[in-house]
Order: sequence, then structure tokens, then C-alpha cells
Amino acid sequence: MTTSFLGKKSSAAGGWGALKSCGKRLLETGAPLSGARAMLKANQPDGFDCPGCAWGDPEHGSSFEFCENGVKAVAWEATEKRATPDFFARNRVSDLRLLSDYEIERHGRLTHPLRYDAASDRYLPVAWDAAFAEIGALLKGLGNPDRAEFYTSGRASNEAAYLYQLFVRAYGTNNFPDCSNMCHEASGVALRQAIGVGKGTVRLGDFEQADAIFVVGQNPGTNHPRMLGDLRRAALRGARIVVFNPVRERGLERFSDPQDKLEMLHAGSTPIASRYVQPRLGGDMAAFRGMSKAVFAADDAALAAGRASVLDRDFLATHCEGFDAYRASVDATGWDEIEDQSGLSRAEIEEAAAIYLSAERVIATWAMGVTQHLHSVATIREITNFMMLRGHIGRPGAGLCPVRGHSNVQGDRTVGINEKPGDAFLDALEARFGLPMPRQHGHNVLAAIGAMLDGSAQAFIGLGGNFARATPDSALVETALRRLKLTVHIATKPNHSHLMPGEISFILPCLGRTEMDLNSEGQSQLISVEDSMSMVHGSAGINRPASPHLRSETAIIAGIAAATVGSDSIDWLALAENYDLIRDHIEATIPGFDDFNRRLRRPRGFHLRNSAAHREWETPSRKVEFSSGALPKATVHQQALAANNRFALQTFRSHDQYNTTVYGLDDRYRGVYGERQVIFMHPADLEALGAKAGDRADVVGEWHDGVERIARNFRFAPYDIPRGSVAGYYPELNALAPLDSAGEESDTPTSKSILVSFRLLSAA
Ligand SMILES: Nc1nc2c(c(=O)[nH]1)N[C@H]1C(S)=C(S)[C@@H](COP(=O)(O)OP(=O)(O)OC[C@H]3O[C@@H](n4cnc5c(=O)[nH]c(N)nc54)[C@H](O)[C@@H]3O)O[C@H]1N2
Ligand SMILES: Nc1nc2c(c(=O)[nH]1)N[C@H]1C(S)=C(S)[C@@H](COP(=O)(O)OP(=O)(O)OC[C@H]3O[C@@H](n4cnc5c(=O)[nH]c(N)nc54)[C@H](O)[C@@H]3O)O[C@H]1N2
Ligand SMILES: [Mo]
Repeated sequence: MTTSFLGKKSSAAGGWGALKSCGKRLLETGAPLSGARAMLKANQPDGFDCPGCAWGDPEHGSSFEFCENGVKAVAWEATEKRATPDFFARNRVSDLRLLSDYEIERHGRLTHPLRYDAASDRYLPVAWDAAFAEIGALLKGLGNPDRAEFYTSGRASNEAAYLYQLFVRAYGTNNFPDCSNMCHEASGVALRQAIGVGKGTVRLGDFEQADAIFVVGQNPGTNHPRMLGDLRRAALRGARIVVFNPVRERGLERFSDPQDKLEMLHAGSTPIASRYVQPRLGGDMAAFRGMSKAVFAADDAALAAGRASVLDRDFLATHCEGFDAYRASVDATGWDEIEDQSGLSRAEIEEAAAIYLSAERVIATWAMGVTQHLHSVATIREITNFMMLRGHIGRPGAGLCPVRGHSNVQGDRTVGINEKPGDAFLDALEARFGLPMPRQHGHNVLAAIGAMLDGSAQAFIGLGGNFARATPDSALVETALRRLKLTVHIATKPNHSHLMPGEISFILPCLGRTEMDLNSEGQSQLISVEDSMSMVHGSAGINRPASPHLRSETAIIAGIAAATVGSDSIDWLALAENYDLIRDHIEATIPGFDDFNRRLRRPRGFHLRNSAAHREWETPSRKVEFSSGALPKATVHQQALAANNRFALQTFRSHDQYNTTVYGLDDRYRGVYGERQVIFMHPADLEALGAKAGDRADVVGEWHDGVERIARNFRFAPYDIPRGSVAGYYPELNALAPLDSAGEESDTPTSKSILVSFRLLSAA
């Protein structure tokens, strides 16, 4: 049967399906018991921070929250499988390169530091000190520190990330390409412009008080499962949840809470969305503008009838700048334009606006469905404009909530992973360490790739992550990496980036979050992380390290730093022996970390103050800045609809993956089993193409540079998705994303709107 990969969709997210899937994953790791024991310590005051997503933990109590994808993340790290030197001796790198992402990581945890041997095309074991010495010598030999790129993935702890940025700046560059550049960069940029801080303003407790929650462009059932618990409790209280998502996502429709014994017993579930609105890809700015238009109409009507204004006029007058210009742009935007770009009817938009108008306290949350478009910054500004109309910021139950991805991506930014550091931070570092800091701005992800391609960068160091697979234009990035003089990957498991060695190449294996981190005297070390609600808390692993040869990320960075910049000014190895000392430096150089070491040891950690949440605006006008202007001319989705056999492709995550880590081949909330080469398409589009469910096609990227971009042999799955758009999984489809298609002002690859066409393959 050609369609055997298509099966039943789960009737609700969570529930028994989630428990079953967890058991299966734990068994597959070969360590069901230590995995299960580890799970019980995830997100507990005396345990480790879950290496999954960045959703907040409850600020009080010690409730254990079951989370299927948290279990997968923990089991993935706590596996008994090992990628030993033996494994690397048996396999040439060029052979390993033929494996899928799924197959490579399944070989398990790295156990020894490895150095690439070009003659045999294999990775061979190397001593730690020899690795550090060679890396140090090569970095020093580059002549110019700006020739090296220092990537960070968002799992690194605050301590590791702080030491990393300190080392890189002591070495002399601000080249910090960061996973965040591909993720929530647009949120940081837009919120800094609008409210003066690049972070969300709500805390978890606000979800208990909101009357309406707008969930825009995210799929929490898969990517932030613990958020569903908070949404479910809100729904049960009667709060209205309005979802904006072009795709019908199971977890946003119904959720069965594994914490709820009765619901589990009766196989019941709770509806999550009270309104499920399906805009076109990239159509959210138009949708929010439409809602503002409806709010202004309601306000005009109220005033004409002699009733009170529906706007928060005090807030607008006292706290906001640019409101009149915004109102003028909304008035100038016609309903036709709004309906065409959003793909929504005026009536649908007005209904959503009515929910907003009936609520006293509103929260807006968003993720990659908003941030990975060309106009993401403008869209987040528009969401903010809309929320400000009734003053939904800086009061209980209301606010802005970009839901972060990696468990510590927000913390890494806070402690200085930033290619455009502010002067105040650099001044503080100079004062503390007595070293000059580089002032010239450095490279983000796309600039780093550009520098690697044109030869100006010659070294790549990766603190975690899978740079080659997470970035667009996969073929080009592979070429870029393999041209380098030096590549170094600090990692827990082997992945494709490691298989694209430069001239000299190292894989340095590190401890994961779940493992005990002991210093040379056997004392256990605590690390810290920050979640999406700006809560900073401690994390200490409980499992025995996967191999006695592993070192912590912090110790590895210290080793490289000592060999590169020497220990005259900073005693790197002493810092790696005692993370309290690193935290003292953080406290001295970054606002908000007073009394860091003591407060971190409080059971639930502490909250980093957010000025906007207190209605203090660190913007040039010292007010909230409204944005104004016209809607984008034409989104990729609109372009696709206007052409023949053209579609706007979004690349998203299956239920069985963590970014480029593929746990399994199922996506049960979407009814797909044992297959990842899938294209979700509206049934009418499928018919118009002359194809049917299960048929195969090559997906062809349509970009104006004449480069051929093809992802081969995908199968169609009919789906409830707007016409003219399709969806499929990242990273398999990254080959189609052009490097130079990036968000305005955010420089984020436009992974959620790629213009493609299809070449049907004749049935086998
Ligand atoms: N289990 C698991 N957890 C994860 C991750 C993981 O891979 N697996 N990844 C982590 C990371 S790094 C991140 S950033 C987050 C990602 O979390 P999400 O942002 O939820 O990730 P995606 O799978 O990319 O889902 C994007 C959603 O946006 C919708 N969307 C796409 N385009 C548009 C649009 O134009 N408008 C609207 N309104 N919606 C749109 C899609 O249909 C999809 O539902 O999750 C984190 N948590
Ligand atoms: N087309 C498309 N591309 C995208 C996206 C998309 O939606 N569509 N999403 C983007 C987003 S939101 C993000 S955040 C990026 C993610 O980009 P990355 O953060 O670079 O990728 P990951 O897949 O999370 O990295 C996985 C690897 O991290 C290593 N690792 C895991 N745990 C640890 C640890 O504790 N320490 C260390 N040192 N290493 C560890 C393992 O070796 C594993 O193979 O991808 C982006 N790329
Ligand atoms: Mo992310």
C-alpha cells in the first residue's frame, strides 16, 4: 500500500498515547530504570533542569510534571548506547555521512575526545591536553581573531556560556553565531524596539489569571507540552484560548492530561482552543491589524453612543508613543488587503477581536510560526501594538510571551552570547578582568556562513548544536565547513556537523544536564539556567557520566582558553574547578544577579527583573513605541497563490524529534507513522496537481539565483492546511532554504515560508 505511512491521528494530545510512547523510548535506550529515575528528578528543586524546552517551571511547590517529550529528551541523553573509539575505527567518515540524522545519533553517547585523521578518513582518540594544545596553537596562528566563529546552541548552562564569551572576547572577537539567530531573534529585536527589553513580560502565574490567551504560530502539544497543562487549567477556568495556526494541530484542539487521574481513567480530554483561526503563512501581521481595526471600530461605536472608550486611554496617553500614527496606518489598511494577506474573513477576525474586547487580562504567546518569516519583526511589533490598545502589559494576567526554544537559550543571551554586545557590558568586563574587549560587532549565523564561504573565516568552534543541519542551504554549509582549517565540536552525541571535518578537526565529548558534574576533588557542581519566564534556577545531574573520559562543557572551554589566551589574567582552570567563582563574575558584570550564589540555592531559584513588566520602558522615548506603516507587499504565500504549481512551504517539527535530533519516525498527532519524507498538502491542491495521498515527488526550491535546490522523494499527505501552502519536516527540507532569504532586521532564515514547486515521480 502506498499510503501505509498514513494512520490514525491521536484523538487528543497527551493521554495514554503519551505514556505508551514514553515507555517505548525508555526501553529503547537500554536503561529504562535509570531513565525513569532521572525523569523523577527533572525540574525538581534538587534535580536537573529538563534539557527539553524552555517553558517555565512552577514557582512554588515541587509538583512533578509529567511530559512526554521531556521523557524523550532525558532518555535520549541517559541512553546506555555508546559511540566508542571502536565505532569510529570501524567506520570511515565518508560512510557515516550516508546515514540519516536518526541513524547517526542512535549510536549513542560519545565517550572519548577524537581527532580526525585525514589519511584513514576516520576519527581517532586523542588526549585532552594534546587536543587543547593543538586547538590553542591553531587559533593563535590565525593572525586575526575575527577569522574564527564561535557557535552556541541553547543547552549550554549560564556558567559554560559566560566562560565561553569571556574566553572568546579575551581572544579578541565578537563572532557569536547563536542558535537564537535562527529562532527567536525577531522577538528580541522587536520587543527591544517596542518595550525596551528583548524578553517576555509574563510569569507562569499570569496564566492562572488571564481571561484570554492568544496562542500564535506555535505547536505546544509537541514542543512545549507542559504549556498544555497551563492552557488546560486556563480553559477549565473559563479563559478563552484563541489559536492562530494555519495547520490544525492536535494539541491545540484537545488535551488529555496525564496528571489528571479521572481524565485518564475515562480516556477523556479537554478542549483547548475556543477559537481556532487558520491564517495564511506569514499572514499574522494582517490578522492582528484586522483585529486592531475591529477594536477601533468598536471604540468609535462606543464613543458615538456616549459610552466609555474600549481602549485603555490612560495607558496610551501616559505610556505610549506613536499611537496616532498607528491608528492612521490601521485606518489606511483596507479589509480587502487584510483578508487577502491573512486568508481570513473579516467575520473571523472580528470574532477573535470580540474575545479580546471581552477580556480584562490578555496574554499573547508566540514561537516559530511568527519568528521565521520575512516580516517577523514587523509582525511582532503589530502583535505588541494590538496588545497595548487595552494596556495588556505590566499587570497580573496580561502580557507578552515569546515561548523560547532550547532550555537555556534565553540564559545564554543574558550572560553575554551576543554578537552585538552593548558598551555597558563590555565596560563591566574590562573593569572586572582588566583586559581590553573587542568593540567591533561580530558575526551572527548567516554572516558566519558567509565568512566561511568567502574564506575570511578559517575556524569553527561549536558549543553544542548541529550547525550544518540546523542552517539553510545544507549543501553550501557543508562546503563551507569542509573548507576550514579548524573545526571543533563540543557535543554529547555524534551528528552530521561532526562529519564535515575541516583540515584539522576535533570532537570533544561533554557531560549532559542529567549527569553529575564533579570537580577534581569529587565535589558536585551546580549549574544554572533561565527559562522563558526569566526564572533562573539551579540544576544538578544525578546520573553517572556516560564515560569516565567526559568533561563538563565548562572544563572543556577552560582547557581551550588556557591553551589559547594563557592564564596570566584569568585563571581558567580554577574557574572550572568551582562554578561559584564564575557566578561571582556574572554577578559583578551583569545586572540582576545580586547575591547570585545564595539565591540560586533557593528551591525554585529567582526571577530576573523585567523592566517592561513594571511599566518602565528602556526605549529611546522612555515609552512603549508603537510601530506603523503598511502591510508587507506580498507574502510568499500570496506569491504562491498567484502562480501555477507554486507553494509556500513551512518546515516544522514532528512529535518525535528535538530539532535535528530525530527520536523516532512517527508523528502521531498528525497521523504519520514510520516516515519523515512527507509533504502535508490541502486535498484540493493535491487533486489539482493530479496527485493523490502517498504519491511521491521531488520538492524544488524556487529562488531567483539560478541555483538548483532539490529535496528528493517525498510523499504527499492530505491535510487541513490552507490552499497554496504545504508543510514538511526540518531538517530534511533545509536544502531548499536559500541562505539569502532572511528576516528583515532579524536576519533569521525564513524557514516558514520557502517558495517551492513539485516534480511528480511516477508511481513505483
Ligand atoms: N519536543 C520538542 N520540543 C522542542 C523542540 C523540538 O524540536 N522538539 N524544539 C525547541 C525549539 S529550539 C524551539 S524554537 C521550539 C519550537 O516550537 P514551535 O514554534 O512550536 O515549533 P515548530 O514545530 O516550528 O512549529 C511552528 C508552528 O507554527 C505554525 N506556523 C507556521 N507558519 C505560521 C504562520 O505564518 N502563522 C501562524 N500563526 N502559525 C504558523 C506551524 O503550523 C506550527 O504549528 O520548541 C522547543 N521545544
Ligand atoms: N528549516 C528549519 N531550520 C531550523 C528551524 C526550523 O524550524 N526550520 N529551527 C531553528 C531553531 S528554532 C533552532 S533553535 C536551531 C537549532 O539548532 P542547534 O541548536 O544547532 O541544533 P540541535 O539539533 O538542537 O543540536 C543537537 C545536537 O546538540 C548536541 N547536544 C545535545 N545536548 C547537548 C549538551 O548538553 N551539550 C552539548 N555541548 N551538546 C549537546 C548533540 O550532539 C546533538 O546532536 O535550528 C534552526 N533551524
Ligand atoms: Mo529554537
